[in-house]
Amino acid sequence: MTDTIPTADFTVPQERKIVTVIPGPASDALHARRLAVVPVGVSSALPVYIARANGAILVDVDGNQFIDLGAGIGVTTIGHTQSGVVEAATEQLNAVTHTLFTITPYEEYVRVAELLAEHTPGTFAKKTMLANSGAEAVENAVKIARKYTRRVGVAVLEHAYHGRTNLTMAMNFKAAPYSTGFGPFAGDVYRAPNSYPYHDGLSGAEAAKRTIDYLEKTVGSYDLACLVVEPIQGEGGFVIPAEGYLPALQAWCTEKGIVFVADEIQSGMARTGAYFASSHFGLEPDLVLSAKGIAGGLPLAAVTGRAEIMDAALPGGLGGTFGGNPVAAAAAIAVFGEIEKHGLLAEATRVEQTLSTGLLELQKKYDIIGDVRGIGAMIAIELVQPGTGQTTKEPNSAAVTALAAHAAQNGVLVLTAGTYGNVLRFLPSLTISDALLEDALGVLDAGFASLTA
Ligand code: PLZ
Repeated sequence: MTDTIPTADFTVPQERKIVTVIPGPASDALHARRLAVVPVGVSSALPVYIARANGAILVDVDGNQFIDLGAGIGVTTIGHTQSGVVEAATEQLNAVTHTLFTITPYEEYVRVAELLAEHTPGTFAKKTMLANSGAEAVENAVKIARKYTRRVGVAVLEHAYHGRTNLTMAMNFKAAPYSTGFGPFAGDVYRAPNSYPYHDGLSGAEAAKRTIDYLEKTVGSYDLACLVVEPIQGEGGFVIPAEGYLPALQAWCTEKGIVFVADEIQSGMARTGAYFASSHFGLEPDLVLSAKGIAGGLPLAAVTGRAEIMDAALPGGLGGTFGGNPVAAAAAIAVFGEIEKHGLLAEATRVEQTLSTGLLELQKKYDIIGDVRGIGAMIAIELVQPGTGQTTKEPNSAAVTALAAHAAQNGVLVLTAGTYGNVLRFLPSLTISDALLEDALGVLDAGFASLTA
């Protein structure tokens, strides 16, 4: 039996409340200061400045309260300022804040590696290295795969997103704004067609054949060190591949000696109702990448994989000053504990039911909702041009922009996604109540109504 998280545990009332125009005057004043000292390249989707956050609620400096359906892009998966995480991190801060694991190690790093070995798919021997960010995990996975295979080629898929460092910019599908003007880019990255059932109508087997043929022709499997896939594409718009697609890719990788890497930076750490989304597709990746939700809001990332692959790098070949910082590692241990203690995998499924039921209802009313898709607390809607819903499927990014603005004005924070900016994605915390989800769905309903009026 698991206990549930009583609402009384929340330190901020779990409700939306708008008391000023959005953004309010205090946010506007901070924004003016920011524009003078922070470059425009670092932009903010919604420039309301946050003073407090708890559970599923963000409180801004003007006292407005927003229902957070983004969780900092899937980071505060178990809720903002979750008490277990805050306590563990605080205690660790006082015990040891930093030593650098590659100088003098500490237990917390080892414990995170043990937990990841236990919870990532596959029962084989696994090892983990820790880093600071998702992009750094991707970079390290590629380093390790190259050292292990003694090959250089890196295969990625259309609509992929892997980060903002030099190598990962080359691995992203979308240029603007991620890589525009930032070249030269890393070489030996090969982008293959993916499976996007809503658009390509292909079966998993057909899409896999297309991907594999493409890579065999344009690179050749013997030159590929790794294939990096997001089991559910995140920034690409929560694209869920057709059944059998990913297992076919993994089988091809295994046959050809290509390291199969699952970038679970957005889809992992309980978000989809499994610790890792790979499990939904029957995958046992050679390497699994974690970040975002792993440490409840503190910066931590991980590469976990088959021991023999992970051990390919020479001693000293992997590291970094802050990688696996003790405070972030202690927070991650707490995240694993809280997921178990509160049965949060099941909560992800509850969130899926409430959200997808509500969104499918909206789809019946508004034909610009072309597709509703997702698993667990990772659900998206793809918006298309009016009247073309089931036929041309032309992207409607204007509607996404208008809806996100309407939601924000009414105290609901939603995120956008998709190569064409025409996807609204929902990544709420697993502890968000059905009442808050339904309240937020009501706000969206009104937004759609005003848009299509
Ligand atoms: N791989 C699948 O989703 C990060 C980007 C936010 P970092 N996605 C959010 C932004 O605009 O910078 C992401 C991801 C997947 C890798 C990354 C990169 O993770 O922690 O942002 O480096």
